[in-house]
Amino acid sequence: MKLYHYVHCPFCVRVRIGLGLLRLPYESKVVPYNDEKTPVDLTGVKMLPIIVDDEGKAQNESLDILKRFDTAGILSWSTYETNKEEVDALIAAIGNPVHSLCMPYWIWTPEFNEESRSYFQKKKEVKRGPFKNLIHNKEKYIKELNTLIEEKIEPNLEPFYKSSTLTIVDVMIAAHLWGMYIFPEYQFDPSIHQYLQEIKKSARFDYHGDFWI
Ligand SMILES: N[C@@H](CCC(=O)N[C@@H](CS)C(=O)NCC(=O)O)C(=O)O
Repeated sequence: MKLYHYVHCPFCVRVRIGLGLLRLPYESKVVPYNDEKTPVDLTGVKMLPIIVDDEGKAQNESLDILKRFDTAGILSWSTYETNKEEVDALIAAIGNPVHSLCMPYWIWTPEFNEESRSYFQKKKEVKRGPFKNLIHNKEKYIKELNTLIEEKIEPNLEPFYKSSTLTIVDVMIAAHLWGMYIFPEYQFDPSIHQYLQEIKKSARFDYHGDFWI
């Protein structure tokens, strides 16, 4: 199997963590952000992650990919199904501050070169405004994120989200929070750091492993 992904993308990280938990090996294909042809040729839209199975069939949508390969129900989907509305709202809410804080830094990792950096920045600034303003407003976004962690995540950890065992919801939360490890001087509350590290260990996840092969 081949996984086409962007290293920084939380939906791609979701699939990488999920496949790690399922112990399903794959060939990692990091796609340059300005490469429109590769994803469009595979699925008709410029959106990653995309998995291409051994028969050559391409599929996108992170949750559909994981559901398809989790034939044994290892990711305990019932926790997600029971809390779907609240979890979807939480993930969308986390996405706002995390993307605003991390996008200006993601573009300086080895995933990007001059062309893909400029493509990404131009595209994202249409929605979020100039990257330098995002950083000028960092305290506001950090407060927004920390409030979500304190009010919506921490009280629900049992020690996993509304569950005594790791589920797909933890994969979704971890994938969305992971980008913050790149934000200068940001520190997760120790209990959240421990939660994320537990997920990382279980999934044998290596966020930036692709950079150093
Ligand atoms: N619902 C999709 C969302 C995937 C998604 O939004 N991917 C973004 C990267 S984070 C993308 O490919 N964007 C392409 C672009 O904006 O050019 C999933 O869960 O896989």
